[in-house]
Amino acid sequence: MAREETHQRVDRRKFLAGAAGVAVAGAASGAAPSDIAHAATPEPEAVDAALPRPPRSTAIAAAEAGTAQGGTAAMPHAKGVAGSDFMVDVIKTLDITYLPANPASSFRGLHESLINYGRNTKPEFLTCMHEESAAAMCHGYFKAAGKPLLTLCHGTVGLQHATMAIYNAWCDRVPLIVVGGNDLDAAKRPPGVPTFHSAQDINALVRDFTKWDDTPVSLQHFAQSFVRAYKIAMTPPYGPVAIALDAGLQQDTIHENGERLYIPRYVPMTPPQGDANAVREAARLLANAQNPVIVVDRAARSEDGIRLLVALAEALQAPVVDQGGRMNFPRTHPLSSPPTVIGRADVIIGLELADYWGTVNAFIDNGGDDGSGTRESRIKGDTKLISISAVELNTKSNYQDFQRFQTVDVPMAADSQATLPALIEAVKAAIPADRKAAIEKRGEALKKAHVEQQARTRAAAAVAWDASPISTARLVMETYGQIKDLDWSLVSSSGNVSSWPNRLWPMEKHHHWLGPSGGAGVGYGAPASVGAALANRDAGRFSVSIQADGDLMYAPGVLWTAARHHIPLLAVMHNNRGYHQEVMHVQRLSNRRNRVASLGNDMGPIGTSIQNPDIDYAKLASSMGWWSAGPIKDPNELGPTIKRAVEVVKSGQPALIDVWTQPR
Ligand SMILES: Cc1ncc(C[n+]2csc(CCOP(=O)(O)OP(=O)(O)O)c2C)c(N)n1
Ligand SMILES: [Mg+2]
Repeated sequence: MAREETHQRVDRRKFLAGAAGVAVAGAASGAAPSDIAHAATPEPEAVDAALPRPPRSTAIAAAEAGTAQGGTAAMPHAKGVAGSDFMVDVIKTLDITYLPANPASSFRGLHESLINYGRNTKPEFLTCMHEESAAAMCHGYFKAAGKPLLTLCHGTVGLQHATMAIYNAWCDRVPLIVVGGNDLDAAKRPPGVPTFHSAQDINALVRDFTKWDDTPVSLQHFAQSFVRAYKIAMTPPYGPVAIALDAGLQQDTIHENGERLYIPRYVPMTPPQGDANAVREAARLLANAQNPVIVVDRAARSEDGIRLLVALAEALQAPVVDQGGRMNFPRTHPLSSPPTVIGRADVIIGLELADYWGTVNAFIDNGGDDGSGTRESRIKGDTKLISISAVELNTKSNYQDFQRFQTVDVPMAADSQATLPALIEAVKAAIPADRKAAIEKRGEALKKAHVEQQARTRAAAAVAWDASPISTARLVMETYGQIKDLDWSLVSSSGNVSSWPNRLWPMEKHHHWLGPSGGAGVGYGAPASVGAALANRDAGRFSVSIQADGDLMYAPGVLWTAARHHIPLLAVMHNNRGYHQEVMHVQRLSNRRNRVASLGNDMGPIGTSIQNPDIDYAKLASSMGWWSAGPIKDPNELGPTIKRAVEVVKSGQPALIDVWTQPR
């Protein structure tokens, strides 16, 4: 037995002296391929007899250290200035702090320049384990910092991985700068893998959901394209942009062709404002309405947007329904109202609504005799509708993010935040003197309704307070209890915890709530929260996420990125042990078809549960450098555990608590 084991073990010396060793020696000596094949399978005895061998031949050492296409020939040193050094000069003019990316040869020229010439600052490379994670980190970062990041993708395969995250950013109107490496010149590109990874037009993959893309063919072209891409991405409505970067252009040295290279200066664009006549008409309708309602989704792009919305709401003493695409309106404000107020409205103004149709119509999924769904209007027949949305300026054909068509009486293709100052002035001027008392009275009634609504919400949250698995309301409120005295930022809430944070946490500042993914592509929560936590780290804020189980498992490698780059984040898990949204869909359809949903015995609902084996998320996180605890099933353990985790996060480390929760 012992003898057999000795024979089976392949030690390094024998291995090198065997097939690989002969092949490398053959290649180095210029032997014909047929000779190598013939000599490549020596008998074990022959290998033994040949021992001891010289330690490592030069050829073996070169083969071990060589690059995929490097062979063993000496590599001549490049002369002149690398094209990608100039690209770094261009990138550095734009205040891009980080570059989350997964590495690849198609942008090795730029990668090398960024770290050796650019000294890995502005931007700093953050090692990511999936292109989707890198793009979603950029997405989350922007929403907390208000500045875009750059990511590099290996064209084609890396960009294919990144697509869903880019689509989420498109739907969420968030700027990302995506640079895809591509070996464009077929006469020069290395054969084999780099050719598999090349395409005529890698940007075609993302053209339907980026604002703009380009394929620069010279360095001066790159300078123009990059600054233009940044400018387009950062002009509301914000959105992702893509640049395909030829590997040759990165690696060649600078040829100036008689023209000196220059970098165009970036000057931020002023966002489009609503037409003056349309603003006046909107103000007239609002000022004279009995029950005007303000509905907001991505209206506030910054803290200033919140201030302006408060001013508009107070001028009108009108209720504000915040659909939560961003933190638009303080939840603590007496005019903050539930969506039910929409039914009473005679005038509605929608500001940057992703779905105006869905705001004023109710859709009953699987309703009607044929099951195709039914519609019910939420508003009265004569309700006047006003819209301000910059997204009207940016519609594409293929993806249906523009939602169902809604007729609007006063539609403005303009940025809401930029239009609000003029609208507020126009509203103040349009309020008739004899309406002022009625408007004040309306405000008093809304204030009372707000207090009553808060009490009802708290009572609903107390239901099943002591349940195990833990109720989502308790999960959310135990978390809040431990962070309430910090400058907190809820960086994402994946899965569905019945919107308890938005209903119960006193959200007032823009960074208190960053909104969901935009495109509802699951797998956004974990990487976007790491990206946002990075921005919050630099701003001195405390980041917390409610992390769903399904969402985390799409690409959990982002946990490593957070630990590697010292990004403090408290992730409290909503681990309902399943893709519960889909559990409900299958259940609903079974009901419609008058069948009992197959529960799958110990496997749980088939195709939708994540149990047996139960994933140990605490181990998963700690294996990648996180402090972790759980699974917590006893609600009384939750508070003390979160308290410990908060201290860890305050010390600069990420921490994850796995909590077994109710489905919703
Ligand atoms: C990329 C992607 N794949 C599948 C879906 C369909 N889907 C919608 S919600 C959901 C469940 C997500 O599970 P989890 O994050 O655990 O949230 P839960 O519903 O359990 O609260 C899935 C699979 C999707 N939206 N996006
Ligand atoms: Mg789940």
